[in-house]
Formats: sequence, structure tokens, C-alpha cells
Amino acid sequence: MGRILLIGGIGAGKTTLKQMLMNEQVSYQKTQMIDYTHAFIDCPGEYLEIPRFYHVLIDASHQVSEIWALQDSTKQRAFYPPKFSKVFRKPIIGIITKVDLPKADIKQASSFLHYAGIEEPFYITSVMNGEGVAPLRMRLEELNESRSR
Ligand SMILES: Nc1nc2c(ncn2[C@@H]2O[C@H](COP(=O)(O)OP(=O)(O)OP(=O)(O)O)[C@@H](O)[C@H]2O)c(=O)[nH]1
Ligand SMILES: [Mg+2]
Repeated sequence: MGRILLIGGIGAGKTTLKQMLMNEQVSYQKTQMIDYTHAFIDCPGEYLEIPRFYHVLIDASHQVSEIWALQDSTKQRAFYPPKFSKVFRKPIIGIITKVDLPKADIKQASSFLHYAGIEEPFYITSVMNGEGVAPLRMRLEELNESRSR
């Protein structure tokens, strides 16, 4: 199954990234509940920020082939508990978002992803100027190809 689970705190940029990769119109809409499409499972950031919801993320991970963990580069805190990546039995990649903003701190965002047990390379992205989106698009296409085979 070539689906991807998007995880990250509230406002990390999960839905926006998904809209861009699916060539949908990019428009802000808070994710209120788990959202399934053929390529992605998109969750509200609350599922990461509130530990009693972790099980929803873990259950959803059983339905995907990989997990994309987003970290907002403008946030001074991460919501990932230490070694969170280890609770998943699927490959997990780290994506640093909003690097177009002046407040962006890529080093700190990287350290939050390391803390979560996620290994480099991290994808450094901005949906505003499109930076770093092409490699993710390629990754998505490769997963789609493996799904249709
Ligand atoms: N400047 C900038 N803003 C971004 C970027 N990515 C997302 N945003 C903005 O961040 C806000 C939140 O983005 P969402 O994609 O809704 O975040 P989310 O992770 O889906 O949030 P929840 O659904 O609440 O969990 C929106 O206003 C986006 O326009 C980026 O790369 N650069
Ligand atoms: Mg969302």
C-alpha cells in the first residue's frame, strides 16, 4: 500500500503540503478529524499534541507504507516525545516546514526531529516558494508506482 501518514503539531503545515502535492488549491482549513484520501492520511495536530490520542496515529500507521513527520521551523517547541519514531513499524522521514519565514530555525527543528528518533536526511521545505517540495513529489510518485505494480 503506497499511502502516507502525515503527523505533526497543530499548524505544522500537513494539510497545506498535502494540497500542494495533490495539485489542489492551497487554502487554509483546520483539520478537525482524521482525513483519508487515496494517497494520504492527514490528522489533526491534536493527535500528536495530546498523548491520549497517540493510539489513533499508531492505528493509522498500520494503513500506510510510510510516515512523514513534520516540524514547523518557526516553533520553539516540538510535540514529539523522545524516540517517538520507534513506536511505529513503518519507515519515517522528517520534514522541516515554513523555512521561508524569518523566524525559521532549521537547526532547532532538526534537533527536535532527532529527539523524536528520526534519522537524517531531513526535507527542508516551504510551500510559499516551493523549496524542497520537488523531492517529496518524487517520493510520492515512487510510492504510487510501487502501489500500481
Ligand atoms: N509561510 C509559510 N506558511 C505555511 C507553510 N506551510 C504551511 N503554512 C501555513 O501554516 C498554516 C497552517 O497550515 P496547515 O497546513 O493547515 O497545518 P496543519 O499541520 O494541517 O494543521 P492542523 O490541521 O491544525 O493539524 C496555514 O496558514 C498555512 O498557510 C510554509 O511553508 N510557509
Ligand atoms: Mg491540517
